[in-house]
Amino acid sequence: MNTAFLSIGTNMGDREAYIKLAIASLRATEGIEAVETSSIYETAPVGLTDQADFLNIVVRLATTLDPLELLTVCQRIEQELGRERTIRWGPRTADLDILLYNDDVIEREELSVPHPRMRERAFVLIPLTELAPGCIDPVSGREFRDEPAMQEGGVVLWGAIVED
Ligand code: A4P
Ligand code: MG
Repeated sequence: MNTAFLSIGTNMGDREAYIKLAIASLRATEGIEAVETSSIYETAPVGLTDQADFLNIVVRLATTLDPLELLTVCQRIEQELGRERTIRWGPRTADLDILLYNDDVIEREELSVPHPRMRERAFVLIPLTELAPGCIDPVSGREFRDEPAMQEGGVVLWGAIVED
Protein backbone atom coordinates (compact mmCIF):
# COMPACT_ATOMS: atom_id res chain seq x y z
CA MET A 1 0.00 0.00 0.00
CA ASN A 2 1.18 3.51 -0.84
CA THR A 3 0.57 6.80 0.98
CA ALA A 4 -0.24 9.88 -1.06
CA PHE A 5 -1.23 13.41 -0.10
CA LEU A 6 -3.45 15.52 -2.35
CA SER A 7 -4.34 19.18 -2.20
CA ILE A 8 -7.89 20.16 -3.16
CA GLY A 9 -8.76 23.79 -3.85
CA THR A 10 -11.93 25.48 -5.04
CA ASN A 11 -13.11 29.07 -5.39
CA MET A 12 -16.27 28.96 -7.48
CA GLY A 13 -19.90 28.25 -6.72
CA ASP A 14 -20.76 26.10 -3.70
CA ARG A 15 -17.19 25.55 -2.59
CA GLU A 16 -17.97 23.21 0.31
CA ALA A 17 -20.13 21.05 -1.95
CA TYR A 18 -17.27 20.71 -4.46
CA ILE A 19 -14.87 19.64 -1.72
CA LYS A 20 -17.34 17.04 -0.45
CA LEU A 21 -18.01 15.75 -3.95
CA ALA A 22 -14.28 15.43 -4.64
CA ILE A 23 -13.79 13.45 -1.43
CA ALA A 24 -16.79 11.20 -2.15
CA SER A 25 -15.42 10.59 -5.61
CA LEU A 26 -11.99 9.63 -4.23
CA ARG A 27 -13.64 7.24 -1.74
CA ALA A 28 -15.58 5.60 -4.58
CA THR A 29 -12.45 5.05 -6.69
CA GLU A 30 -11.14 1.54 -7.07
CA GLY A 31 -7.57 1.34 -5.76
CA ILE A 32 -8.13 4.08 -3.16
CA GLU A 33 -8.56 2.21 0.10
CA ALA A 34 -8.71 5.01 2.67
CA VAL A 35 -9.17 8.78 2.63
CA GLU A 36 -8.39 11.00 5.64
CA THR A 37 -9.06 14.72 5.55
CA SER A 38 -7.67 17.84 7.18
CA SER A 39 -9.99 20.61 8.29
CA ILE A 40 -11.19 23.01 5.62
CA TYR A 41 -9.34 26.36 5.41
CA GLU A 42 -10.42 29.55 3.73
CA THR A 43 -7.44 31.04 1.90
CA ALA A 44 -6.57 34.23 0.05
CA PRO A 45 -5.77 33.58 -3.61
CA VAL A 46 -2.09 33.10 -4.44
CA GLY A 47 -0.64 33.75 -7.88
CA LEU A 48 -3.54 35.45 -9.60
CA THR A 49 -4.77 37.49 -6.66
CA ASP A 50 -7.78 39.20 -8.28
CA GLN A 51 -10.17 36.32 -7.72
CA ALA A 52 -12.40 34.94 -4.97
CA ASP A 53 -11.07 33.30 -1.82
CA PHE A 54 -10.50 29.56 -1.94
CA LEU A 55 -11.45 26.72 0.30
CA ASN A 56 -8.48 24.37 0.61
CA ILE A 57 -8.03 20.97 2.16
CA VAL A 58 -5.38 18.24 2.16
CA VAL A 59 -6.25 14.55 2.09
CA ARG A 60 -4.16 11.50 2.84
CA LEU A 61 -4.82 8.41 0.75
CA ALA A 62 -3.90 4.78 1.15
CA THR A 63 -3.77 3.56 -2.41
CA THR A 64 -2.64 0.78 -4.71
CA LEU A 65 -2.65 3.20 -7.67
CA ASP A 66 0.69 4.31 -9.03
CA PRO A 67 1.42 8.06 -9.35
CA LEU A 68 0.33 8.39 -12.97
CA GLU A 69 -2.89 6.47 -12.31
CA LEU A 70 -3.54 8.80 -9.40
CA LEU A 71 -2.96 11.84 -11.62
CA THR A 72 -5.55 10.44 -14.05
CA VAL A 73 -8.01 10.07 -11.16
CA CYS A 74 -7.39 13.69 -10.10
CA GLN A 75 -8.04 14.91 -13.64
CA ARG A 76 -11.16 12.77 -13.97
CA ILE A 77 -12.60 14.25 -10.77
CA GLU A 78 -11.74 17.80 -11.91
CA GLN A 79 -13.69 17.12 -15.10
CA GLU A 80 -16.61 15.53 -13.23
CA LEU A 81 -16.84 18.67 -11.15
CA GLY A 82 -16.96 20.78 -14.28
CA ARG A 83 -13.69 22.56 -14.07
CA GLU A 84 -13.06 24.89 -16.96
CA ARG A 85 -9.34 24.93 -17.66
CA THR A 86 -9.09 28.35 -19.20
CA ILE A 87 -6.87 30.56 -17.08
CA ARG A 88 -3.75 29.18 -15.43
CA TRP A 89 -3.98 29.85 -11.68
CA GLY A 90 -7.47 31.22 -12.37
CA PRO A 91 -10.85 30.41 -10.81
CA ARG A 92 -11.77 26.76 -10.59
CA THR A 93 -14.56 24.56 -9.26
CA ALA A 94 -11.94 22.06 -8.17
CA ASP A 95 -8.18 21.66 -8.55
CA LEU A 96 -6.67 18.39 -7.33
CA ASP A 97 -2.88 18.24 -7.14
CA ILE A 98 -0.64 15.43 -5.98
CA LEU A 99 1.60 16.79 -3.21
CA LEU A 100 3.49 13.68 -2.11
CA TYR A 101 3.60 10.01 -3.06
CA ASN A 102 5.46 7.94 -0.44
CA ASP A 103 8.97 9.45 -0.43
CA ASP A 104 9.17 9.38 -4.21
CA VAL A 105 10.75 12.16 -6.20
CA ILE A 106 9.21 12.25 -9.68
CA GLU A 107 10.25 14.64 -12.46
CA ARG A 108 8.25 13.95 -15.60
CA GLU A 109 6.69 16.31 -18.05
CA GLU A 110 3.17 15.55 -16.82
CA LEU A 111 3.95 15.01 -13.13
CA SER A 112 6.30 16.57 -10.58
CA VAL A 113 6.27 15.16 -7.05
CA PRO A 114 6.70 16.63 -4.48
CA HIS A 115 4.50 19.34 -5.96
CA PRO A 116 7.02 22.00 -6.99
CA ARG A 117 5.19 24.94 -5.39
CA MET A 118 3.96 23.31 -2.18
CA ARG A 119 6.79 24.62 0.06
CA GLU A 120 5.88 28.23 -0.66
CA ARG A 121 2.16 27.84 -0.03
CA ALA A 122 0.62 28.25 3.40
CA PHE A 123 -2.68 27.00 1.93
CA VAL A 124 -0.96 23.64 1.40
CA LEU A 125 1.47 23.55 4.34
CA ILE A 126 -1.07 24.35 7.08
CA PRO A 127 -3.62 21.63 6.24
CA LEU A 128 -0.81 19.17 5.42
CA THR A 129 0.87 19.58 8.79
CA GLU A 130 -2.47 19.43 10.59
CA LEU A 131 -2.96 15.98 9.09
CA ALA A 132 0.68 14.84 9.30
CA PRO A 133 2.59 17.06 11.76
CA GLY A 134 6.03 15.51 11.32
CA CYS A 135 5.78 15.10 7.56
CA ILE A 136 9.19 15.38 5.89
CA ASP A 137 10.09 16.80 2.49
CA PRO A 138 11.81 13.90 0.69
CA VAL A 139 13.90 16.38 -1.31
CA SER A 140 15.32 18.54 1.50
CA GLY A 141 14.90 16.15 4.44
CA ARG A 142 13.31 19.02 6.40
CA GLU A 143 9.96 19.01 8.13
CA PHE A 144 7.32 20.95 6.22
CA ARG A 145 6.21 22.65 9.44
CA ASP A 146 9.58 24.45 9.55
CA GLU A 147 9.03 26.13 6.17
CA PRO A 148 8.92 29.96 6.45
CA ALA A 149 5.71 30.03 4.36
CA MET A 150 3.89 28.45 7.33
CA GLN A 151 3.92 31.95 8.88
CA GLU A 152 2.61 33.75 5.84
CA GLY A 153 -1.01 34.27 6.83
CA GLY A 154 -4.03 34.40 4.55
CA VAL A 155 -5.16 30.97 5.77
CA VAL A 156 -8.06 30.78 8.21
CA LEU A 157 -9.69 27.71 9.71
CA TRP A 158 -13.13 27.51 8.10
CA GLY A 159 -14.60 24.28 9.44
CA ALA A 160 -14.40 20.55 9.69
CA ILE A 161 -15.63 18.21 7.00
CA VAL A 162 -19.11 17.16 8.01
CA GLU A 163 -19.83 13.73 6.62
CA ASP A 164 -23.29 13.44 5.14
N1 A4P B 1 1.23 18.39 -13.00
C1 A4P B 1 2.55 18.33 -12.73
N2 A4P B 1 2.77 17.93 -11.48
C2 A4P B 1 1.55 17.72 -10.92
C3 A4P B 1 1.12 17.29 -9.63
N3 A4P B 1 2.02 17.00 -8.67
N4 A4P B 1 -0.21 17.19 -9.40
C4 A4P B 1 0.70 18.81 -14.29
C5 A4P B 1 -1.10 17.50 -10.36
N5 A4P B 1 -0.76 17.92 -11.63
C6 A4P B 1 0.56 18.02 -11.88
O1 A4P B 1 -2.19 21.61 -14.01
C7 A4P B 1 -1.32 21.69 -15.12
C8 A4P B 1 -0.56 20.39 -15.30
O2 A4P B 1 0.25 20.14 -14.17
C9 A4P B 1 -1.39 19.14 -15.39
O3 A4P B 1 -1.77 18.84 -16.70
C10 A4P B 1 -0.47 18.04 -14.82
O4 A4P B 1 -0.01 17.16 -15.84
P1 A4P B 1 -3.64 22.11 -14.11
O5 A4P B 1 -4.31 21.61 -12.89
O6 A4P B 1 -4.19 21.79 -15.42
O7 A4P B 1 -3.47 23.70 -14.14
P2 A4P B 1 -3.50 24.68 -12.94
O8 A4P B 1 -4.00 24.04 -11.69
O9 A4P B 1 -4.17 25.93 -13.40
O10 A4P B 1 -2.01 24.98 -12.81
P3 A4P B 1 -1.18 24.50 -11.64
O11 A4P B 1 0.24 24.76 -12.06
O12 A4P B 1 -1.55 23.14 -11.17
O13 A4P B 1 -1.66 25.56 -10.60
P4 A4P B 1 -1.28 25.49 -9.12
O14 A4P B 1 0.16 25.84 -9.00
O15 A4P B 1 -1.78 24.26 -8.48
O16 A4P B 1 -2.07 26.75 -8.60
N6 A4P B 1 -4.61 30.05 -4.15
C11 A4P B 1 -5.24 29.53 -3.08
N7 A4P B 1 -5.46 30.26 -1.98
N8 A4P B 1 -5.66 28.21 -3.09
C12 A4P B 1 -5.45 27.39 -4.18
O17 A4P B 1 -5.84 26.23 -4.15
N9 A4P B 1 -4.50 27.20 -6.40
C13 A4P B 1 -3.83 27.68 -7.45
C14 A4P B 1 -3.46 26.75 -8.53
C15 A4P B 1 -3.42 29.08 -7.49
N10 A4P B 1 -3.73 29.82 -6.29
C16 A4P B 1 -4.37 29.29 -5.26
C17 A4P B 1 -4.77 27.93 -5.31
MG1 MG C 1 -3.49 21.70 -10.66
